[in-house]
Amino acid sequence: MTPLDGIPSQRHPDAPHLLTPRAQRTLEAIDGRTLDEMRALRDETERFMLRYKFGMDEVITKLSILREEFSQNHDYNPIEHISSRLKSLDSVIAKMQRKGIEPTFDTIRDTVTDIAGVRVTCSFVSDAYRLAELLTEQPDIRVLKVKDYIAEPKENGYQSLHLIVEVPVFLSTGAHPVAVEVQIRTIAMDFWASLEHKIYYKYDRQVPQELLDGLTDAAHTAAELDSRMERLHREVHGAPVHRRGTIAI
Ligand code: 0O2
Repeated sequence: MTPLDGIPSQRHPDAPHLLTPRAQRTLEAIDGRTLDEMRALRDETERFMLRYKFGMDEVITKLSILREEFSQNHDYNPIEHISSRLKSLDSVIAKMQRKGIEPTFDTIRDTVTDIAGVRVTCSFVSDAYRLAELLTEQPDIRVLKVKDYIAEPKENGYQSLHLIVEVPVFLSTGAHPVAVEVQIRTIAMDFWASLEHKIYYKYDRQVPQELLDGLTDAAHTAAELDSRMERLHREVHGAPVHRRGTIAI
């Protein structure tokens, strides 16, 4: 008698086997208690990840409200596009391994602050800072970390404003603070970052030096385009009111 006995098989007799014979034997060898523990772990993992999804939803709602309000009350909209993603559990565990930390729910919560990620693209650099201020000034948002790769681009040319914010998620068990990474950048920065990401993926991180140099050069061109577009925008709309690099933690 195996733990799977008594569980009706979902597989049609003619359907192809999804498990290898070895995997099937391993599954059949698992005792009932281990199976219960595996189910409990699965449920806890789902609950853990769900909080990050809710945190992400909260931040998206805040940004969407700002976007709609700007469209209604101002003569232009600082947000071009909002996207989001939840890091896969595999990527979370891989990140913990890279950091050399044993992955438990507590250590993951303390170490991996980009499980929930929201990316916002803006037309202008001033919009990116303005939006960061409007978001981080909200009383229920706590800023955990700011990485300003716009003021100080990475060596490869990567530019973006990264905020790690903590937002409360209200569940039946009370309020739970959840960390969300918000990346804010211009369309030009986003174009560059997605191309660079694709190139890294295509070359499995072993990108030829010539291409790396080309990418760094393209990042400078993108930054120059951003400055020129901002100057033209200012001529039409006047100087924006923003305080670069002043987001309080
Ligand atoms: P994905 O798939 O986008 O999530 P830390 O979290 O502080 O321990 P980390 O993760 O290096 O250290 O933080 P950092 O520097 O803030 O970068 C996090 C994310 O920024 C990355 O997430 C990328 O999305 C983006 N990023 C950072 N540097 C680059 C870069 O050089 N090129 C591109 N295209 N994106 C970059 P992930 O987890 O790498 O990937």
